[in-house]
Amino acid sequence: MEDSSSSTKVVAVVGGGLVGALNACFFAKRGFDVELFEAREDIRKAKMVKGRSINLALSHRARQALQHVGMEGKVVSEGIPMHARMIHSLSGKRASIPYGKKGQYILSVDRANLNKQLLTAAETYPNTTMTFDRKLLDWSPETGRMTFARSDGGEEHSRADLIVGCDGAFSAVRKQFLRRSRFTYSQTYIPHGYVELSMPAVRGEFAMEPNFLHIWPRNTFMMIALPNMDKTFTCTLFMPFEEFDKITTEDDAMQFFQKYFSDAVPLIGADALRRDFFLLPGQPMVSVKCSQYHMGDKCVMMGDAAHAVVPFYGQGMNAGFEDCIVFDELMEQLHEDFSAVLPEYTAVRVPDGHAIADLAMYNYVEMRAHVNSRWFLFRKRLDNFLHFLMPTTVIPLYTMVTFTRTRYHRAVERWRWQNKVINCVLLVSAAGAALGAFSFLLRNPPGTSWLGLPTENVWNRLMAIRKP
Ligand code: FAD
Ligand code: EGO
Repeated sequence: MEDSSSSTKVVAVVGGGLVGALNACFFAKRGFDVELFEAREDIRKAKMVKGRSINLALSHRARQALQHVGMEGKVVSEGIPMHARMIHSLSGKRASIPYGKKGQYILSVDRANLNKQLLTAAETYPNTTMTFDRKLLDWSPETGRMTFARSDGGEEHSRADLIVGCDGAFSAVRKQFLRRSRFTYSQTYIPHGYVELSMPAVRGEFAMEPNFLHIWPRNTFMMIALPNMDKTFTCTLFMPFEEFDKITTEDDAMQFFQKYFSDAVPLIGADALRRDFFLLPGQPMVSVKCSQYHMGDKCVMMGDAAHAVVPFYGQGMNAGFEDCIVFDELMEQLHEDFSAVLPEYTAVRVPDGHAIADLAMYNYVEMRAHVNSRWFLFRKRLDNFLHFLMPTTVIPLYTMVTFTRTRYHRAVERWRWQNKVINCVLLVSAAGAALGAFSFLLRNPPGTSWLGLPTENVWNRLMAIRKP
C-alpha cells in the first residue's frame, strides 16, 4: 500500500458514507490512486443496516454533484419527487404549498440505497480500492501515516499523499486539527432528539399522498414523513429529550400521539406505534462548525466532518456533496497542486459551511419557537406572494438554498437585504394607506357616504367616538 515511488498520487478517503463514496468517484475520475477506508463492514453485504435516518431529502446541490460523476439519472430514478409540503394541522386538516414552479421538487431517497450505489460506482474505477472494517485511529500530520483498527483487534498502517476526511460528525481525522493552534471549533448539541417510525402501505398503496413532504408543525414537537419506494413512509418525530423522558409507557406514547398527531395514529397503526416508539431511544443531533478545513498540503475535511448541521433544512448531505464539486473545480483551476488547492478550498468553503450550519440552526430555533400549522402556511404563502409581486427582487430563502447553487453565505446576505426591501415596501405602503385614508376622510367629512358605506362609522371608529 505504501506508494511514493510512482508518479500517480495516492488519495486516501477516510469514511465510506455518502460523502466519502462520492468523493472517491471524483478523485478516481481525475486519475488518482484512490484508497477508501470505512470503519463499518460493507453495507452492501450487511444483513441489517441500522443507524441514522432511513430516507433523506435530496435537492439541487446534491443532484449537481451526482451529475459530475454520471450518477444523477440513476439516483433520481430511484427517488420519489416531493413537489410540495403537506401541512397537517392539529385538527387533521391538510393543506399543501408547492415548492416552486412545476419541475421544482425535492427528492426522497433511501440513504442505504444511495450509499450502496455510490460505493458500487466508486468501485467501477480501476484505480480505486475500498477496504472495510478499517477504523482510523490517528494519523500523522508530519508524515501522512495513518493508523487503522480492525474489528479483530489488529492494527494496520497506510500512507497517502492526500488524506480526505469524510468520516462524519465525530471525525477521527479532525482530532489532529484540534491539536493545532488557531484551529477554531465549536460543537453544539440541541435539546431535541428524534425517533423514526414506519408508516406501512395500505392495501399495496401509500397511506398518504406520496409526492409530498408531510409536515406536522407543533412548535416544540415536529414530525415529518418522507415517502419510500416500497410505498411506506418514514416518519421522524423531533422532540425535546425532556419530553422523551416523560413518555415511559406504551400508553403514554399513545396518549401523546393522540393529542398531537391524531391523524397519523391510524396510519402508523396503534400497535406498531406502541412497539416502535421504544425501539431506539431518542437520537441526539449535533452541530459542528470549524475553521480551517485543511492542513498544509496533506489533509482536507469534507461533509459532516467539516460542518455537521442539524437536520432542519434538509441540507446536510447536499452541502457535503457540494463540497466535492467545489474542491473538484479548484483542482481544475489550480492544476491539482495540493499546496494551492487546499488553502483556497478553506478560503472559499468555510464561509458557506458556517452559513448553512447557522441557517439550519436558525430554522430549528424558529420552528420550535413559533411555527404551528397556521403560521407555517401563512409564512410560505407570504413568501410565494412576495415573490409573485417582485419576482426578481424577492426569492424565498428556502428556494435559494434548495433549488439553486447560490453560495450559502450569499443566500443569507441576499435574504437579509430582501427583508429590508420588504420592510421598506410595507412601511411605505402602510404610510401611503394611512395618508390616503385621512385625505379621503378630510374630503368626505362625516355624514357623506362612499360606495353606500357611511363614512361616519369609519370616522367615529378612527376617532374612537362612541355613540350613546
Ligand atoms: P456520514 O454519513 O456520517 O458518513 C461517515 C462515514 O465515515 C460512515 O460510514 C462511518 O462509518 C465512517 N467513519 C466514521 N468514523 C470513521 C473512522 N474513524 N474511520 C473510518 N471510517 C469512519 N441531509 C440532507 O441533505 N437531507 C436530509 O433530508 C437530511 N436529513 C437528515 C435527517 C437526520 C435525522 C439526520 C441525523 C441527518 C440528516 N441529513 C440530511 C444529514 C446527512 O445525513 C449528513 O449530512 C450526511 O450523512 C453526511 O455524510 P458524511 O459522509 O459526511 O457523513
Ligand atoms: C416558517 C415556516 C419558518 C426537516 C417554515 C421556517 C425545512 C424547513 C425537518 C422539514 C422544509 C427538507 C425538514 C421547509 C420554516 C427537509 C424543510 C422548511 C421539517 C423538519 C425539511 C419548507 C427534510 C421552515 N426540507 N425541509 O418550507 O417546507 O420551512 F419540518 Cl422538522
